[in-house]
Amino acid sequence: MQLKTKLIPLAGAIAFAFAGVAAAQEQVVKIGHVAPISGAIAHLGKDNENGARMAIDDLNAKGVTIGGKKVKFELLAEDDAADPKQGTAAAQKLVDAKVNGVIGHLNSGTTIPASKIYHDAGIPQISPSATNPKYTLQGFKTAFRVVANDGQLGGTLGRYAVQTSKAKNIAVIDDRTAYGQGVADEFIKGAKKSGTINIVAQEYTTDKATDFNAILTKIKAKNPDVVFFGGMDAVAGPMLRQMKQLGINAKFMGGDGICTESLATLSGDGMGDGQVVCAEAGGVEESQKKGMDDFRAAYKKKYNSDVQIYAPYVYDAVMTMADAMVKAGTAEPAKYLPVLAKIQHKGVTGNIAFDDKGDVKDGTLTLYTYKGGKRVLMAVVK
Ligand code: ABU
Repeated sequence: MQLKTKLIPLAGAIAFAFAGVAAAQEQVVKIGHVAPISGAIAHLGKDNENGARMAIDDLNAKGVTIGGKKVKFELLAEDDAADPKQGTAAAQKLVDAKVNGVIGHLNSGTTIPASKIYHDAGIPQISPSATNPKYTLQGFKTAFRVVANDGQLGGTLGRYAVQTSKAKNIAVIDDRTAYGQGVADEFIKGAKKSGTINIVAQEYTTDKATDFNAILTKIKAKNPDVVFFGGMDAVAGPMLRQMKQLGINAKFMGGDGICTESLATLSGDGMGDGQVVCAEAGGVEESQKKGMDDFRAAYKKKYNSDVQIYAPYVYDAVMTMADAMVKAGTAEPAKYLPVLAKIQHKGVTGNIAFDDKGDVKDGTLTLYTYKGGKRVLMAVVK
């Protein structure tokens, strides 16, 4: 009896010691994620963060070994409120926490200034949604993105407005952010290249504005065929509602920032069937559609909500980074970075490989419209 009572604590101590060794052997890989979780586009930031968390959970459920050691992935999620200053503060916090890599940010206006901080610290960064070309034109070897850029988005939408919608008179509004301004400029270039058009009005707003009566009244007087908006869905929704109130029946076009599941709800009853045409900065052709559909179903099951727009790209960005670490046999940033630059990753959003600048190769776009308050796919284009 005496022997047994002494053995039990001893067995416990041995088990504890083994657990300690196992824990010491299990390496923790920290993945930073930054998006606006507060403010007008918090619903998009949450969508991004959900995509990242889903990837981390899947990696940990599967069990990943890097360089012969079992690893556990940890997500360090930060809120930048879509504000450039908060974006750089979040970036510095992640660098100080010694993350192995960063997925983000969501907005071009935060991604671009933050990219210098990650570059200077040698930390690889993949943005799943920032589309301003400047992000990958700075010569930072740490900067990657898994979506097409505003040159592709604006150019394709400009061509669509002129060649398919047969627009002659076009009004352009942008929110003066790095994204809104950039995509509007590219749209104008694309439209002008595609035919003879008149830019009948060019107006500006902000990413926080809710009242557009003054600019829409000026635009109404010019009777445009198309109104293009460079900005996000939180502004586009009320703008559409006010266009309807003023009796502006023009087609409404925009880039990926407006092309969300929430746009119809945000516009109230302001959106006519087929009136809106927008483009997601990615997409899959028929042969890869099942993977994307399965992802959307799994996302809905996990979070009880539909994908807004970027979650699958965030998921792929995390998986691509993890794939590079596994192939390099290390999560050390300086060592897996060159492997990431040459990666060939088969993701749910398509095959991911980067060009010399860090942009995704063969970027695809998906054109959508809205009918009955639902986003409806029109075409997948290169
Ligand atoms: N690409 C649309 C939203 C994110 C951005 O600011 O680029």
